[in-house]
Amino acid sequence: MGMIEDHLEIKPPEGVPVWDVDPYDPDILVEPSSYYAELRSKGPFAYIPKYSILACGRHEETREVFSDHERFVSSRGVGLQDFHLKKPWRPQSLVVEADPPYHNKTRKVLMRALSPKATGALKERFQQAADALIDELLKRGEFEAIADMAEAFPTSVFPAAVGLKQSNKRALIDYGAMVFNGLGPDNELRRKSMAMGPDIVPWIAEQCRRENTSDDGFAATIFAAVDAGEINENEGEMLVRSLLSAGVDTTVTGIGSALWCLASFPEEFEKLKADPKLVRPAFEEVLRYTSPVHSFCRTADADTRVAGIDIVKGTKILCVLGAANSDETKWPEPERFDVTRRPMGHLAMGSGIHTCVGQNLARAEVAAVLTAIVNKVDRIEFAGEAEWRPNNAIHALDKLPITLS
Ligand code: OVM
Repeated sequence: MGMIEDHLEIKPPEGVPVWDVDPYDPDILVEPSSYYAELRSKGPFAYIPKYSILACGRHEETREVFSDHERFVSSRGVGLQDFHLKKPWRPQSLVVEADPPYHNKTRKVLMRALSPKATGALKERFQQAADALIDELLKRGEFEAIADMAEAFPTSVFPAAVGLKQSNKRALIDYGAMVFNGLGPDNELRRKSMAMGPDIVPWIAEQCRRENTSDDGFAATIFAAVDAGEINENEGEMLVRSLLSAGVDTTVTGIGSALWCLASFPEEFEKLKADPKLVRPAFEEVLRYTSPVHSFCRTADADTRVAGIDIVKGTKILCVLGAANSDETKWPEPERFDVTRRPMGHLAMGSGIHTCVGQNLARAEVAAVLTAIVNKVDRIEFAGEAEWRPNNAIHALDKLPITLS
Protein backbone atom coordinates (compact mmCIF):
# COMPACT_ATOMS: atom_id res chain seq x y z
CA MET A 1 0.00 0.00 0.00
CA GLY A 2 1.00 3.63 -0.31
CA MET A 3 1.62 6.50 2.03
CA ILE A 4 -0.79 8.93 3.59
CA GLU A 5 0.17 11.92 5.79
CA ASP A 6 3.75 10.64 5.55
CA HIS A 7 3.07 7.26 7.11
CA LEU A 8 2.16 3.79 5.85
CA GLU A 9 -1.37 3.44 4.52
CA ILE A 10 -3.06 0.41 6.09
CA LYS A 11 -6.25 -1.58 5.55
CA PRO A 12 -8.75 -1.61 8.43
CA PRO A 13 -7.76 -4.61 10.58
CA GLU A 14 -10.28 -7.45 10.90
CA GLY A 15 -12.86 -6.57 13.55
CA VAL A 16 -12.11 -2.84 13.65
CA PRO A 17 -14.92 -0.47 12.64
CA VAL A 18 -14.28 2.19 10.02
CA TRP A 19 -15.12 5.62 11.38
CA ASP A 20 -15.37 8.53 9.01
CA VAL A 21 -14.28 11.30 11.36
CA ASP A 22 -11.54 13.91 11.34
CA PRO A 23 -10.03 14.05 14.84
CA TYR A 24 -8.22 17.24 13.75
CA ASP A 25 -11.39 19.09 12.73
CA PRO A 26 -11.19 22.40 14.66
CA ASP A 27 -14.77 21.88 15.92
CA ILE A 28 -13.69 18.59 17.53
CA LEU A 29 -10.43 20.03 18.82
CA VAL A 30 -12.25 22.79 20.69
CA GLU A 31 -15.11 20.62 21.99
CA PRO A 32 -13.89 17.01 22.04
CA SER A 33 -16.13 15.28 24.61
CA SER A 34 -18.67 13.73 22.22
CA TYR A 35 -15.83 12.61 19.92
CA TYR A 36 -14.12 11.00 22.94
CA ALA A 37 -17.35 9.17 23.89
CA GLU A 38 -18.02 7.99 20.33
CA LEU A 39 -14.44 6.75 19.96
CA ARG A 40 -14.76 4.66 23.12
CA SER A 41 -18.10 3.29 21.92
CA LYS A 42 -16.46 1.91 18.75
CA GLY A 43 -14.43 -0.67 20.67
CA PRO A 44 -10.72 -0.89 21.46
CA PHE A 45 -9.80 0.70 18.12
CA ALA A 46 -11.42 2.57 15.27
CA TYR A 47 -9.94 2.86 11.77
CA ILE A 48 -9.99 6.45 10.51
CA PRO A 49 -9.82 6.43 6.69
CA LYS A 50 -9.00 10.12 6.28
CA TYR A 51 -5.57 9.48 7.79
CA SER A 52 -5.37 5.67 7.60
CA ILE A 53 -4.66 5.38 11.31
CA LEU A 54 -6.05 3.42 14.21
CA ALA A 55 -7.39 5.50 17.08
CA CYS A 56 -7.85 4.20 20.61
CA GLY A 57 -9.59 5.91 23.49
CA ARG A 58 -10.59 3.27 26.01
CA HIS A 59 -8.40 3.55 29.09
CA GLU A 60 -7.13 -0.02 29.05
CA GLU A 61 -5.93 -0.22 25.44
CA THR A 62 -4.73 3.38 25.36
CA ARG A 63 -2.52 2.70 28.36
CA GLU A 64 -1.33 -0.58 26.84
CA VAL A 65 -0.31 0.99 23.53
CA PHE A 66 1.04 4.17 25.05
CA SER A 67 3.27 2.50 27.61
CA ASP A 68 4.58 -0.49 25.64
CA HIS A 69 7.70 1.14 24.23
CA GLU A 70 8.93 -2.12 22.68
CA ARG A 71 5.98 -2.80 20.40
CA PHE A 72 4.86 0.81 19.97
CA VAL A 73 7.87 2.97 19.40
CA SER A 74 8.38 6.71 19.71
CA SER A 75 11.49 6.97 17.52
CA ARG A 76 9.29 7.01 14.40
CA GLY A 77 7.60 10.17 15.73
CA VAL A 78 4.75 10.76 18.17
CA GLY A 79 2.70 12.59 15.55
CA LEU A 80 1.20 11.42 12.26
CA GLN A 81 4.49 11.50 10.32
CA ASP A 82 6.59 8.32 10.34
CA PHE A 83 10.23 9.39 10.63
CA HIS A 84 11.27 6.21 8.80
CA LEU A 85 9.49 7.59 5.75
CA LYS A 86 9.69 11.36 6.14
CA LYS A 87 12.38 13.58 7.59
CA PRO A 88 10.99 15.46 10.61
CA TRP A 89 10.54 19.24 10.35
CA ARG A 90 13.21 19.77 13.03
CA PRO A 91 16.02 17.54 14.32
CA GLN A 92 14.34 14.67 16.12
CA SER A 93 13.96 15.08 19.91
CA LEU A 94 16.48 12.96 21.80
CA VAL A 95 13.90 12.01 24.43
CA VAL A 96 10.25 12.06 23.35
CA GLU A 97 11.14 10.84 19.85
CA ALA A 98 13.66 8.21 20.98
CA ASP A 99 13.58 4.57 22.13
CA PRO A 100 15.77 2.57 24.49
CA PRO A 101 18.63 1.96 24.76
CA TYR A 102 19.52 5.48 23.54
CA HIS A 103 16.55 7.00 25.38
CA ASN A 104 17.83 5.71 28.75
CA LYS A 105 20.86 7.97 28.53
CA THR A 106 19.05 11.20 27.64
CA ARG A 107 16.12 10.56 29.95
CA LYS A 108 18.52 10.03 32.85
CA VAL A 109 20.10 13.45 32.33
CA LEU A 110 16.71 15.20 32.18
CA MET A 111 15.49 13.28 35.26
CA ARG A 112 18.51 14.62 37.14
CA ALA A 113 17.98 18.20 35.90
CA LEU A 114 14.26 18.09 36.82
CA SER A 115 14.49 15.97 39.98
CA PRO A 116 12.18 16.57 42.94
CA LYS A 117 15.18 18.10 44.70
CA ALA A 118 15.94 20.52 41.85
CA THR A 119 12.33 21.60 41.40
CA GLY A 120 11.68 21.61 45.17
CA ALA A 121 14.44 24.21 45.55
CA LEU A 122 12.34 26.59 43.45
CA LYS A 123 9.27 26.36 45.64
CA GLU A 124 9.75 29.65 47.54
CA ARG A 125 10.60 31.55 44.40
CA PHE A 126 7.52 30.19 42.61
CA GLN A 127 5.27 31.03 45.58
CA GLN A 128 6.54 34.62 45.76
CA ALA A 129 5.96 35.08 42.04
CA ALA A 130 2.48 33.52 42.23
CA ASP A 131 1.50 35.59 45.29
CA ALA A 132 2.60 38.80 43.57
CA LEU A 133 0.74 37.90 40.37
CA ILE A 134 -2.51 37.05 42.16
CA ASP A 135 -2.27 40.25 44.26
CA GLU A 136 -1.94 42.27 41.06
CA LEU A 137 -4.81 40.44 39.33
CA LEU A 138 -7.04 40.90 42.40
CA LYS A 139 -6.38 44.64 42.20
CA ARG A 140 -7.42 44.64 38.56
CA GLY A 141 -10.47 42.52 39.35
CA GLU A 142 -11.37 41.66 35.77
CA PHE A 143 -8.84 40.38 33.24
CA GLU A 144 -8.22 37.89 30.45
CA ALA A 145 -6.69 34.95 32.31
CA ILE A 146 -4.97 33.11 29.48
CA ALA A 147 -2.65 36.01 28.65
CA ASP A 148 -2.53 37.59 32.08
CA MET A 149 -2.31 34.54 34.33
CA ALA A 150 -1.80 31.28 32.43
CA GLU A 151 0.87 32.64 30.09
CA ALA A 152 2.19 35.26 32.47
CA PHE A 153 3.16 32.87 35.27
CA PRO A 154 5.26 30.21 33.49
CA THR A 155 6.94 32.78 31.28
CA SER A 156 7.89 34.72 34.42
CA VAL A 157 9.51 31.76 36.24
CA PHE A 158 10.40 29.05 33.69
CA PRO A 159 13.10 30.78 31.60
CA ALA A 160 15.05 31.62 34.77
CA ALA A 161 14.56 28.09 36.13
CA VAL A 162 16.04 26.68 32.93
CA GLY A 163 18.79 29.28 33.19
CA LEU A 164 18.10 31.19 29.99
CA LYS A 165 19.97 34.48 29.97
CA GLN A 166 17.50 35.95 27.52
CA SER A 167 13.75 35.44 27.38
CA ASN A 168 11.07 36.13 24.82
CA LYS A 169 7.61 35.24 26.04
CA ARG A 170 6.03 35.29 22.58
CA ALA A 171 8.73 33.14 20.96
CA LEU A 172 8.54 30.51 23.73
CA ILE A 173 4.75 30.26 23.47
CA ASP A 174 4.73 30.22 19.67
CA TYR A 175 7.45 27.56 19.57
CA GLY A 176 5.30 25.36 21.80
CA ALA A 177 2.36 25.84 19.41
CA MET A 178 4.62 24.80 16.51
CA VAL A 179 5.89 21.69 18.28
CA PHE A 180 2.42 20.48 19.21
CA ASN A 181 0.60 21.48 16.00
CA GLY A 182 3.49 19.78 14.20
CA LEU A 183 2.27 16.42 15.51
CA GLY A 184 -0.90 16.63 13.44
CA PRO A 185 -1.68 16.22 9.75
CA ASP A 186 -0.81 18.76 7.07
CA ASN A 187 -3.83 20.89 7.98
CA GLU A 188 -4.23 24.64 8.32
CA LEU A 189 -3.26 24.61 11.99
CA ARG A 190 0.01 22.86 11.21
CA ARG A 191 0.78 25.02 8.18
CA LYS A 192 0.09 28.28 10.05
CA SER A 193 2.32 27.18 12.93
CA MET A 194 5.09 26.05 10.61
CA ALA A 195 5.01 29.43 8.88
CA MET A 196 6.30 30.97 12.14
CA GLY A 197 9.41 28.80 11.95
CA PRO A 198 11.83 31.21 10.29
CA ASP A 199 11.15 33.81 13.00
CA ILE A 200 11.33 31.46 15.96
CA VAL A 201 13.40 28.33 15.32
CA PRO A 202 16.78 30.11 15.01
CA TRP A 203 16.08 32.08 18.21
CA ILE A 204 15.26 28.87 20.10
CA ALA A 205 18.38 27.10 18.82
CA GLU A 206 20.50 30.04 19.91
CA GLN A 207 19.11 30.06 23.48
CA CYS A 208 19.99 26.37 23.86
CA ARG A 209 23.72 27.04 23.57
CA ARG A 210 25.80 26.76 26.74
CA GLU A 211 27.02 30.35 26.56
CA ASN A 212 23.42 31.61 26.59
CA THR A 213 22.57 29.76 29.79
CA SER A 214 23.50 30.50 33.39
CA ASP A 215 25.37 28.21 35.78
CA ASP A 216 22.45 27.70 38.18
CA GLY A 217 19.48 26.40 36.16
CA PHE A 218 18.35 23.08 34.68
CA ALA A 219 20.56 23.77 31.66
CA ALA A 220 23.61 23.85 33.93
CA THR A 221 22.84 20.31 35.11
CA ILE A 222 22.55 19.24 31.47
CA PHE A 223 25.89 20.82 30.51
CA ALA A 224 27.50 19.28 33.61
CA ALA A 225 26.50 15.92 32.11
CA VAL A 226 28.32 17.00 28.94
CA ASP A 227 31.42 17.81 30.99
CA ALA A 228 31.17 14.41 32.69
CA GLY A 229 31.21 12.74 29.26
CA GLU A 230 27.67 11.30 29.50
CA ILE A 231 26.45 13.16 26.42
CA ASN A 232 28.08 15.47 23.87
CA GLU A 233 27.65 19.23 23.51
CA ASN A 234 25.06 18.95 20.74
CA GLU A 235 23.06 16.46 22.79
CA GLY A 236 23.20 18.92 25.68
CA GLU A 237 21.80 21.69 23.50
CA MET A 238 19.11 19.36 22.20
CA LEU A 239 18.04 18.46 25.74
CA VAL A 240 17.73 22.15 26.59
CA ARG A 241 15.59 22.40 23.44
CA SER A 242 13.36 19.65 24.85
CA LEU A 243 12.77 21.76 27.96
CA LEU A 244 11.79 24.73 25.80
CA SER A 245 9.60 22.55 23.56
CA ALA A 246 7.60 20.82 26.25
CA GLY A 247 7.83 23.17 29.23
CA VAL A 248 5.79 26.21 28.24
CA ASP A 249 2.54 25.42 26.40
CA THR A 250 1.87 22.50 28.71
CA THR A 251 2.13 24.47 31.97
CA VAL A 252 0.33 27.47 30.45
CA THR A 253 -2.49 25.09 29.57
CA GLY A 254 -2.45 23.47 33.00
CA ILE A 255 -2.87 26.81 34.76
CA GLY A 256 -5.53 28.12 32.37
CA SER A 257 -7.54 24.92 32.56
CA ALA A 258 -7.22 24.75 36.36
CA LEU A 259 -8.69 28.24 36.67
CA TRP A 260 -11.46 27.34 34.20
CA CYS A 261 -12.35 24.27 36.30
CA LEU A 262 -12.55 26.34 39.49
CA ALA A 263 -14.65 29.02 37.76
CA SER A 264 -16.95 26.33 36.34
CA PHE A 265 -17.36 24.44 39.63
CA PRO A 266 -17.57 26.99 42.47
CA GLU A 267 -18.49 24.32 45.01
CA GLU A 268 -15.23 22.50 44.22
CA PHE A 269 -13.34 25.77 44.71
CA GLU A 270 -15.02 26.05 48.13
CA LYS A 271 -13.76 22.57 49.04
CA LEU A 272 -10.27 23.61 48.03
CA LYS A 273 -10.46 26.75 50.15
CA ALA A 274 -11.69 24.71 53.11
CA ASP A 275 -8.80 22.27 52.73
CA PRO A 276 -5.76 23.70 50.91
CA LYS A 277 -4.07 20.29 51.15
CA LEU A 278 -6.32 19.40 48.23
CA VAL A 279 -4.39 21.72 45.89
CA ARG A 280 -2.18 18.96 44.49
CA PRO A 281 -4.91 16.28 44.17
CA ALA A 282 -7.16 18.96 42.62
CA PHE A 283 -4.56 19.57 39.91
CA GLU A 284 -4.50 15.83 39.13
CA GLU A 285 -8.24 16.06 38.62
CA VAL A 286 -7.75 19.11 36.37
CA LEU A 287 -5.33 17.00 34.33
CA ARG A 288 -7.76 14.10 34.10
CA TYR A 289 -10.75 16.32 33.41
CA THR A 290 -9.17 18.54 30.74
CA SER A 291 -6.30 16.42 29.31
CA PRO A 292 -3.98 19.26 28.21
CA VAL A 293 -2.22 16.87 25.82
CA HIS A 294 -5.28 15.35 24.10
CA SER A 295 -3.46 12.84 21.92
CA PHE A 296 -0.05 11.56 20.90
CA CYS A 297 0.79 8.78 18.43
CA ARG A 298 2.85 5.65 18.60
CA THR A 299 4.04 3.50 15.66
CA ALA A 300 3.83 -0.31 15.65
CA ASP A 301 7.39 -1.52 15.05
CA ALA A 302 6.36 -5.12 14.38
CA ASP A 303 3.20 -7.03 13.57
CA THR A 304 1.39 -7.40 16.88
CA ARG A 305 -1.98 -7.89 18.58
CA VAL A 306 -3.88 -5.77 21.09
CA ALA A 307 -7.30 -6.70 22.48
CA GLY A 308 -7.55 -9.47 19.87
CA ILE A 309 -6.91 -7.05 16.98
CA ASP A 310 -4.08 -7.70 14.53
CA ILE A 311 -1.98 -4.60 13.97
CA VAL A 312 0.53 -4.54 11.12
CA LYS A 313 4.05 -3.17 11.37
CA GLY A 314 4.19 0.53 10.51
CA THR A 315 0.65 1.32 11.71
CA LYS A 316 0.25 4.74 13.28
CA ILE A 317 -1.92 4.62 16.38
CA LEU A 318 -3.52 7.77 17.71
CA CYS A 319 -3.67 7.39 21.49
CA VAL A 320 -6.48 9.69 22.57
CA LEU A 321 -5.50 10.46 26.14
CA GLY A 322 -8.49 12.75 26.65
CA ALA A 323 -10.84 9.87 25.79
CA ALA A 324 -9.05 7.49 28.17
CA ASN A 325 -9.27 10.09 30.93
CA SER A 326 -13.06 10.26 30.54
CA ASP A 327 -13.64 6.49 30.19
CA GLU A 328 -16.67 5.70 32.36
CA THR A 329 -15.43 2.12 32.91
CA LYS A 330 -12.36 3.57 34.66
CA TRP A 331 -13.75 6.72 36.30
CA PRO A 332 -17.13 6.84 38.05
CA GLU A 333 -19.08 9.85 36.75
CA PRO A 334 -16.19 11.01 34.55
CA GLU A 335 -18.00 14.23 33.59
CA ARG A 336 -17.94 15.37 37.22
CA PHE A 337 -14.98 17.56 38.21
CA ASP A 338 -14.22 16.38 41.75
CA VAL A 339 -11.23 17.80 43.64
CA THR A 340 -11.37 14.87 46.07
CA ARG A 341 -11.30 12.16 43.37
CA ARG A 342 -7.52 11.44 43.40
CA PRO A 343 -7.53 10.05 39.84
CA MET A 344 -4.71 7.51 40.00
CA GLY A 345 -3.81 6.21 36.59
CA HIS A 346 -4.92 9.17 34.48
CA LEU A 347 -2.92 9.39 31.27
CA ALA A 348 -2.60 13.17 31.04
CA MET A 349 1.14 12.94 31.67
CA GLY A 350 1.49 9.64 29.86
CA SER A 351 2.53 6.30 31.24
CA GLY A 352 5.66 4.17 31.01
CA ILE A 353 9.20 5.23 30.18
CA HIS A 354 8.15 8.46 28.44
CA THR A 355 5.96 9.72 31.31
CA CYS A 356 6.32 13.50 31.51
CA VAL A 357 9.86 14.14 32.70
CA GLY A 358 8.90 17.68 33.72
CA GLN A 359 6.04 16.61 35.93
CA ASN A 360 7.65 17.76 39.21
CA LEU A 361 8.20 21.18 37.72
CA ALA A 362 4.72 21.39 36.20
CA ARG A 363 3.09 20.38 39.49
CA ALA A 364 5.23 22.87 41.42
CA GLU A 365 4.28 25.74 39.10
CA VAL A 366 0.58 24.99 39.20
CA ALA A 367 0.62 24.36 42.97
CA ALA A 368 2.14 27.80 43.53
CA VAL A 369 -0.58 29.51 41.50
CA LEU A 370 -3.43 27.51 43.03
CA THR A 371 -2.07 28.05 46.54
CA ALA A 372 -1.99 31.82 45.97
CA ILE A 373 -5.56 31.69 44.64
CA VAL A 374 -6.85 29.55 47.50
CA ASN A 375 -5.21 31.84 50.08
CA LYS A 376 -6.21 35.17 48.57
CA VAL A 377 -9.33 34.78 46.45
CA ASP A 378 -12.92 34.44 47.68
CA ARG A 379 -14.72 34.18 44.35
CA ILE A 380 -13.80 33.24 40.80
CA GLU A 381 -16.35 34.23 38.18
CA PHE A 382 -16.52 34.24 34.39
CA ALA A 383 -16.49 37.80 33.01
CA GLY A 384 -17.40 36.59 29.51
CA GLU A 385 -17.39 33.42 27.48
CA ALA A 386 -14.40 31.08 27.64
CA GLU A 387 -13.07 30.08 24.21
CA TRP A 388 -10.94 27.06 23.37
CA ARG A 389 -8.01 27.21 20.94
CA PRO A 390 -7.70 24.37 18.43
CA ASN A 391 -4.29 22.66 18.39
CA ASN A 392 -3.37 19.28 16.88
CA ALA A 393 -2.08 17.91 20.20
CA ILE A 394 -3.06 20.33 22.96
CA HIS A 395 -6.51 21.05 24.39
CA ALA A 396 -6.17 24.57 25.70
CA LEU A 397 -8.17 27.71 26.25
CA ASP A 398 -7.65 30.69 23.98
CA LYS A 399 -9.62 33.26 25.99
CA LEU A 400 -10.74 33.14 29.60
CA PRO A 401 -12.33 36.38 30.86
CA ILE A 402 -12.34 36.21 34.65
CA THR A 403 -13.27 38.31 37.65
CA LEU A 404 -11.48 37.61 40.92
CA SER A 405 -12.70 39.02 44.21
C1 OVM B 1 10.83 17.38 23.08
C2 OVM B 1 9.41 17.21 23.53
C3 OVM B 1 9.11 16.61 24.73
C4 OVM B 1 7.79 16.39 25.12
C5 OVM B 1 6.79 16.78 24.32
C6 OVM B 1 7.10 17.38 23.13
C7 OVM B 1 6.02 17.05 21.14
C8 OVM B 1 8.40 17.60 22.74
O1 OVM B 1 11.68 16.70 23.61
O2 OVM B 1 11.08 18.19 22.19
O3 OVM B 1 6.09 17.72 22.31
